[in-house]
Amino acid sequence: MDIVIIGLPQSGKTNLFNALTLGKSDASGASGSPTEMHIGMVKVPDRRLEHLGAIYHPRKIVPAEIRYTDLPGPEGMARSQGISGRYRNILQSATAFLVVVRAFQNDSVPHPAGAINPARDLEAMLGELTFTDLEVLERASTRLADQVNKTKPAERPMVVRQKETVDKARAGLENGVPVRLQTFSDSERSILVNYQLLTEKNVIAVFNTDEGADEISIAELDIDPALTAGVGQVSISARVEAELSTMDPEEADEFRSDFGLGESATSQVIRASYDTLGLVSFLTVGDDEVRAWSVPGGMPAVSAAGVIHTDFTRGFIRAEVIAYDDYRACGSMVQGRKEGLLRSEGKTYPVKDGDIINFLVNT
Ligand SMILES: Nc1nc2c(ncn2[C@@H]2O[C@H](COP(=O)(O)OP(=O)(O)O)[C@@H](O)[C@H]2O)c(=O)[nH]1
Ligand SMILES: [Mg+2]
Repeated sequence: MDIVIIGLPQSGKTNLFNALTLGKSDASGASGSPTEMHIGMVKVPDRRLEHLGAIYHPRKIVPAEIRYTDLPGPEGMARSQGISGRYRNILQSATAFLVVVRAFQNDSVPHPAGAINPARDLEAMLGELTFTDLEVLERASTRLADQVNKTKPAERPMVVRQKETVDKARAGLENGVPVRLQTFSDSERSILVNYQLLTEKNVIAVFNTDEGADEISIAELDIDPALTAGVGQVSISARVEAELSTMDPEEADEFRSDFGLGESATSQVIRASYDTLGLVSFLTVGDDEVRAWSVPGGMPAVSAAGVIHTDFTRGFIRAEVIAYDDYRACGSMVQGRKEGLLRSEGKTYPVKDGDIINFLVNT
């Protein structure tokens, strides 16, 4: 999973990146330098892996991972600096965006627009994504209109269909509806995939608040609900979290309980990301490795097998599945089988969070 952090300059993107990655990754150049791009891999915390590791003593324990990218600050994303330029391909390859929204007061960090206004800033950033998609689609529409006349008659209907789809998405965007929330047929979706649209991607708003300040709720902000439907949200103090992330975990935990701070930014942001994207983790166990795999919830077992190895899709025979909690309760696979908790499932079985799966495959 590849998550790109965006937001207005000085909203706290680099602070958030540091909070998420410091001490948890080999973040390259997490120096806070505004001119560098920062990339860091973060292991998704999962207690279940620790418990399973203690049972299986595998050679390695492999958690799911998230890759975070922090774009260079000043050029971040202001329209005047051309999101369409240098960074567009990074944005296009993202799985989702974290939009950092400034809610903290800090007189030494002037807001580019004057007053602090989270609703305005979130709307501006979402508008930025819409604007970029509109540019892409307008260009595509012009090109396709041109192509209709030049193309062979046999291929004309296909080009016409492409143009209609592009124009439909444009119309939706002009009404303020992100592409991910518009209704398309499968064939229309497969046309739009080629344009790698930014409003197709999920968004998690990270409100960067003063420590101890109330959480911000999107529902209470004055923003067109069409624009923010399905947008995930967390409120954290990026600066405090960045500082905590440099401490030993025990020291940080103590600090958290002393000051009544909740879960770490990493946990909160990861949970919001999984919820917003509808992701779950299934687990595989063995002497070699105990591992977590993140997939969309309800993914058919045959596709989940393909996430482990593409050949597993073709060779899929069946999946032996037991829920993690059931496994813990009955203590062993043998007992699980006796109690009927370890089931044999077919290709279409919808994978759930915490399923321990053994795929039987023909290779
Ligand atoms: N008071 C306060 N200042 C913050 C907070 N987060 C960021 N800042 C300050 O805002 C400035 C910009 O932060 P930075 O993470 O570099 O923003 P970026 O430009 O979005 O990457 C820095 O001087 C930070 O110390 C916060 O939660 N509280
Ligand atoms: Mg920065």
